[in-house]
Amino acid sequence: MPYENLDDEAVHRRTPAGRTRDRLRHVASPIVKPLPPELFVPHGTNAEMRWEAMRGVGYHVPNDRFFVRSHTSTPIIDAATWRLELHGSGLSAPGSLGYEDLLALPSVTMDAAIECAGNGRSFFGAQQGRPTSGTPWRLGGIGVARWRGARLATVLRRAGLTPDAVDVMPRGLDAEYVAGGVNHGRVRRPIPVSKALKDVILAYEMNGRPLPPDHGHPVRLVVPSWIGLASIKWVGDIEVSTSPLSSPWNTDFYRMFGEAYPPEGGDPLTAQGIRSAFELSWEATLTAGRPHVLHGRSWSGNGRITGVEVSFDGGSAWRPAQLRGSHVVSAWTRWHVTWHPRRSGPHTLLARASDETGAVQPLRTPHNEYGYLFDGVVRHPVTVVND
Ligand SMILES: Nc1nc2c(c(=O)[nH]1)N[C@H]1C(S)=C(S)[C@@H](COP(=O)(O)O)O[C@H]1N2
Ligand SMILES: [Mo]
Repeated sequence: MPYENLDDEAVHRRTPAGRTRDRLRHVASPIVKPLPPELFVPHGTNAEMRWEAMRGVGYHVPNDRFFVRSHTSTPIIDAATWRLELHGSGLSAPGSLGYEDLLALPSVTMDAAIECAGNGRSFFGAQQGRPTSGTPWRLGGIGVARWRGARLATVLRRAGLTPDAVDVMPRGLDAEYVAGGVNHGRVRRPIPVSKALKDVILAYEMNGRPLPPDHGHPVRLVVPSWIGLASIKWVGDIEVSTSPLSSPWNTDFYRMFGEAYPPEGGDPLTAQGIRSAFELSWEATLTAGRPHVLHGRSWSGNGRITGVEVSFDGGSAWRPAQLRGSHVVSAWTRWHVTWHPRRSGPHTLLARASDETGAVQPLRTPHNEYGYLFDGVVRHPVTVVND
């Protein structure tokens, strides 16, 4: 069954036009913040960032244009009454803590990307001729923010983390996720204790502001370098267990299915792959006969970006782009390159990154049924016009 398709929006689209309008009038928007069309492409309960919205913007994606990916809709949670329950066989001192308790713990600040595992999904269809189910993101299902919060390790140790604990499962306070007639319960997914202790934070600040409602107010996890789903928003409880935990999000979804993978599916997805994007609108227009400095960003969940090459002729000739600024593994690397188009007409721009593990973006990504982790080089169409 298509999975990310089965949101309310998809249901609305299938109803007769009159009824759709009637029902939509009574349904509040699933997303609280404004979604101006120059910043976002709406996809039902999700909203994709337009890459041109990052042109001339700094390293971080401002909160007003950060993409939103929610299974249902944004809950409004009062920080004053919010509590985080810590429970399970892997804790010797279970209990709960409030917002002020969390703020009183030592804090850490870090730059990290949140990226949906489905980012780039539409290119399985658009470039490889084999569409998949799910939200048809281009490349705007990613954002980098400066997060501040308490280390999850600190909170778990205070709750008496036992030496034999293996899994940690945070759960959101948003509504239960119902798809295809099945109630999967509230959004949750286990992470191994080793990752939980390494670099995960319970974030309460995004770019120097309290977390906005759509991004997990009052508290969310930030799980650096891992698929966005791991970064549970609106966290309300965390189970810690001495035996492996599971949820539909690590058994049925967010695994690779398809002929390139084992029949029971690949392992639950962890790190994000390698990708690149131009800070240009899709089908941007550029003037011929003068140089243009084109900007972009590349990122990889597996290691530092070591190089980016760009092609302006659809992939025959490649030129290195100039990398600049920080190369934070958990975030992205900015780059630019000068292009002097002489011929008017349609052109295809390509950017291909490599990371320190030796990974290079391939020209094709092996197909998987849900369209996760598209890491292929994206063919970005532009039109060059005479002045
Ligand atoms: N509670 C909860 N957490 C969640 C989700 C959700 O629907 N509910 N969506 C996940 C997914 S699939 C992604 S990609 C990220 C998106 O984070 P953002 O909306 O802040 O960009 O949140 C993750 N955390
Ligand atoms: Mo996601």
